[in-house]
Amino acid sequence: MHIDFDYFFAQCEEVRRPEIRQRPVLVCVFSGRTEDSGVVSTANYVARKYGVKSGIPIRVAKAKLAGVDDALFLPLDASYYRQVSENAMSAIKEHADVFEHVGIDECFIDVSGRANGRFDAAEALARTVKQRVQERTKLTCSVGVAPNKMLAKIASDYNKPDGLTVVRPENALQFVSALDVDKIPGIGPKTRDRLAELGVKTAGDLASFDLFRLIKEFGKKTATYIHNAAKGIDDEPVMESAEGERRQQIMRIVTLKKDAQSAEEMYADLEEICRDVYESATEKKVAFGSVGIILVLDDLENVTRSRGLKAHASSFELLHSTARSLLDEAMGEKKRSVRRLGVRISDFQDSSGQNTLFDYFTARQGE
Ligand code: DGT
Ligand code: CA
Ligand code: CA
Repeated sequence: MHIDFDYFFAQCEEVRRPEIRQRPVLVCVFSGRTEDSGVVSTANYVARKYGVKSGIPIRVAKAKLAGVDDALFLPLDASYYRQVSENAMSAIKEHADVFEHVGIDECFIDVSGRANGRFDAAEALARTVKQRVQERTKLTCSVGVAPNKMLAKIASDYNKPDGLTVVRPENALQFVSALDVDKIPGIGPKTRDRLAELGVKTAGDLASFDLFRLIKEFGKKTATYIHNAAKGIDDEPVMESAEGERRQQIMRIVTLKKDAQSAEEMYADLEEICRDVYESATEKKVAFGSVGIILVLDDLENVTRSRGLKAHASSFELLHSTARSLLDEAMGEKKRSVRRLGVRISDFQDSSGQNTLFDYFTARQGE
């Protein structure tokens, strides 16, 4: 089963203020540069009717909603969404043989055992899961039930919001064949466009396309994966995520006063951000095993670099020098114009040597 919460951040806002349900609700990442600068993180389905979606600039969303005076633009409240997510996930876990946390609003569960390998039992279980999530958090979610993770993920997206789609093994090939190739997880706009040039539009087209030509085009790994996926084949197991394996990190990201074209221009900001991250790590008494940087470019593309340390560390100097060398490296490669700069540390250990659970960054991209 793949479970994905509907319009998650915006629905969380509706949960705590049910009176806004009928209004267009947009959760925004305000960058603070000007009143309207920043991007829409997500929007409820009322707002989506006007063409609003994740990742578009707030300015553009405001233009789309120009005649609509009850639209609500709310700032993102990550810690509240995380709380809602944890409640919902704990309800889901009770019905799983294996639980794999994927992100703040989605997970996979393996229910083969408790459903005795039967799809009618799995479907009933999916209804129970939806109901429990609703009872515990008031959230609706969309669920896909299928013989493998890839199909389950496609299925959960098939009928949204509040959907339930079951793909039985005997229908898998038929189900997947009709889909456009970009419904296959891992096929983004670039691959989709290249495939279109080769005359491949649907997964059915892709499944019957020559594998060797695909390998020439995309390399062996990608080609094999997409060719199998197009036939509904995927063998990835659902992997239990231990508390400690969750993507924990401390991250700070700031909007630069002025777009930067070189690493040097960002050194002062970088040091300040590192101080901030370091303080947070000290407060939480953790040593970190990995340092990363995030650059959000002026076209909103994200560039990330990270490096694992030889041993867990808790020194500011090591954090700062590693971040700086990553920044030099990232800026040295290509001409880039950077709008936002961030630093993150992860792979934590506390003084007793155990992983601890806290803050992880939720907004994924775009801001
Ligand atoms: P859905 O699942 O289509 O009903 O709608 P969402 O909003 O749940 O979409 P999903 O599952 O892709 O993303 C989960 C959350 O991640 C979403 O509520 C907000 C955040 N998010 C998604 N895309 C973006 C983005 O482009 N930028 C930012 N800042 N946040 C995003
Ligand atoms: Ca979602
Ligand atoms: Ca999601």
